[in-house]
Amino acid sequence: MNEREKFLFDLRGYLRVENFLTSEEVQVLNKAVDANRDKYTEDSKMYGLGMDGEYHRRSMMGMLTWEQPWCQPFRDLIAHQKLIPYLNTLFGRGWRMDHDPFLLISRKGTGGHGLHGATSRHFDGTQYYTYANGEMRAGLIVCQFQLADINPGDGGIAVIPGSHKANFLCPEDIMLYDANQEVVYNVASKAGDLVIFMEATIHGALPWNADHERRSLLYRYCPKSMHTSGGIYQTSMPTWVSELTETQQAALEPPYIYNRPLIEDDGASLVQPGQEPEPHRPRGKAEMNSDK
Ligand SMILES: O=C(O)CCC(=O)C(=O)O
Repeated sequence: MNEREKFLFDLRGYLRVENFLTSEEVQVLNKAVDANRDKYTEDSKMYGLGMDGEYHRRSMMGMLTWEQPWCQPFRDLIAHQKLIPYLNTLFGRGWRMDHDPFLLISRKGTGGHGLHGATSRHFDGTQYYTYANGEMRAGLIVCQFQLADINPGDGGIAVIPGSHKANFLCPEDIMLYDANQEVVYNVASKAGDLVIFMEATIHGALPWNADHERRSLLYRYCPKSMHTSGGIYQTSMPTWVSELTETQQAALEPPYIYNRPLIEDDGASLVQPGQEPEPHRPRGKAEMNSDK
């Protein structure tokens, strides 16, 4: 994560990484979705709160266990080599995938998702943002890979930039997208872009207005000690974990702190349990005095 990206993420509570996926990666993911179209489900209600539309949202889950070759491009994203430095920067080494990845599919007229987000009004131990000693630390984050373009005005992912640091209650009419719409930013992006945002940042989705289908693929990650969603990938590894690389397996480790494999920025090497450096090693008197 370079200095510009750190500045923008700290400032705004979200980051768009252009061209994160290659066009080939996008194509393979879309091909897998097309081959499994029958697997989507449609929400039984609107998650609108000001973002209602004509149709309910459609989504797909369970892609990691689709039969080969369709599951593979989704498995390849679990610990994508380009993503690891972002996760190591936002969580420190030792993070995990939380939630089953899911794909949001919207046709024109599909309702959005009401604005929500923890902000900084009180410390929520799962949805937070802190900065200390030159390091950012986030609670639950969402990595939203765009598999189709989001042009200005299309709808889809929207954030209130800077709201992760907000100290006051957001007025209800703003949360309902009835007032001050100018503070809500619809993150226009191209297929292949990645949008990273925190659950601490007020966010949601505007109703989908484009003629083409919305395809946004969401992977959620959290600090190593945490899990939020219940269900799979939480307290034990999935039964098929041996089909994954060592690095991917490390990303699916259940929540715990000590002696876990830690993924290095290059994605290829792991610090094996027992080899991690002691973060708070007590220092001898002579060493402490030499600080003076
Ligand atoms: O992009 C969207 O549709 C909204 C996603 C969302 O609200 C979430 O992941 O918490």
